[in-house]
Amino acid sequence: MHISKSFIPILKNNPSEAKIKSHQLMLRVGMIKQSSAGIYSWLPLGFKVMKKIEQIVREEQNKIGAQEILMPTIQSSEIWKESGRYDDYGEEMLRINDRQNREMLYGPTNEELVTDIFRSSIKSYKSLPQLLYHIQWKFRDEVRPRFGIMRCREFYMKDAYSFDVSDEEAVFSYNKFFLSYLKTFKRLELTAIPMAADTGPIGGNLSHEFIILADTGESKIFTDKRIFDLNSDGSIIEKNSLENLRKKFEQYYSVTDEKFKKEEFEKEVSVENRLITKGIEVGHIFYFGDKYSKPLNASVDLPEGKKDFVKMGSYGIGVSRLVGAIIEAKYDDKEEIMKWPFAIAPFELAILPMINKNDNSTLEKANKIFEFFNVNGIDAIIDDMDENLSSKIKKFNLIGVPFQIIIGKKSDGDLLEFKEIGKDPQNLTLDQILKILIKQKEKN
Ligand code: P5A
Repeated sequence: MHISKSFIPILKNNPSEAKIKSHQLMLRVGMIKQSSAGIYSWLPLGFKVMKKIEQIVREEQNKIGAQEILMPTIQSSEIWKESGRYDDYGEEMLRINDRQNREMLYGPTNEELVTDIFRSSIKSYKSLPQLLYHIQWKFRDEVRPRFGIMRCREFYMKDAYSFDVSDEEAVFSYNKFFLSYLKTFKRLELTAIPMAADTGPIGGNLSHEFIILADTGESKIFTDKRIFDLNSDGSIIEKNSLENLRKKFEQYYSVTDEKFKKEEFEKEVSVENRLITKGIEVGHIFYFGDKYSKPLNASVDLPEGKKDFVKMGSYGIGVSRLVGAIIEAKYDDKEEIMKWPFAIAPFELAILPMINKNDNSTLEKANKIFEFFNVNGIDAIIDDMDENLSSKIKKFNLIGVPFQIIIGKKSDGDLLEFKEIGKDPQNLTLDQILKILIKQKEKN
């Protein structure tokens, strides 16, 4: 990709309407464009990052045996009336009438729809567990959409649903998602802490929010600092080890605002381990038994001949919110450098030639280098604009391309000036650079 032909509308300065760094950066480097309040178009740079995040989320869902489906964004009000949530959901639900005056809605979540799909096909305990997920747009008419795509009205969510024969099996499914979430956020190089949480309009009494620390987050959290030292390496998908994994995290007091009780916090956490701070909710998981299966009559035959309602849970990740959350966690606003994890960076390599109007040898060299990386599967971009090198470097620091090759005046011979973002340059050959990049790719 040549930047002169790309659709990357970069602004000179931070837009004044944006209050937090992720919103500022996303507008500044042209990742998104607002189309109306809380509704955004995703431009090439932002879309690419979101799609890469989506793919990591997908891979980790598949690893625990979840099967991908795609449900529509528009749903019929009937199933919501069956569950009793049509009225309860209130003004956050966008209601639409079609030409036959049927009541439709833009889905804010899919518990009802997926239960309807399940009940039409699965009749026996022998087909359980079923773990189904999709990655689809949602709409919630939030009272106060703000911070760009962090709290918006139309957003992209991975939502999964589990169906089991008993409470015990359902908790096993819950724990599979618990593990899968820890692994997903780790691959995105985020420290996301599972915290006991309120269940709100989704329901149930077992729930965890996955929260990353950020001053600009909207969730207030109360936690024992030691939870940050835990990790989930080596956990296998087996009942006991998953239960132990969850217990390992649950041994430390860690709750959101709604669950906070001062006396409990002070009793369970010593003064030096107390942390009261703010965070961004990037995922939320729920166990709610037969809250939907009972009213929607989703039951299966049991081994002993009886029937029972399936036990369900649901599991959400804010895929579009993650783009902003990762910026909040990784953007250095003093140095104006965005450090995307390599696996989700908008490009893997930036080739930055010094352009000389009377001599196009540096551009030719840059094009050859670009071709070399292109055939070797590296996603590179050339800055072929007539600008000085330092502004090109600044621009790519902002965009957050993790590696740069700088082709200046003195650049001849086999050695190239190669730089990892935010670090000092080195002189390396093409093959040495390719090795470094391939190693990065293999890490993921
Ligand atoms: C779980 C999956 C649910 O909706 N039903 C299906 C359950 N949970 S949730 O917590 O309400 O949402 C899941 C995640 O979606 C993100 N999210 C948002 N992102 C951007 N803007 C919003 N307005 C918004 N609302 C929710 C969050 O990451 C949340 O954890």
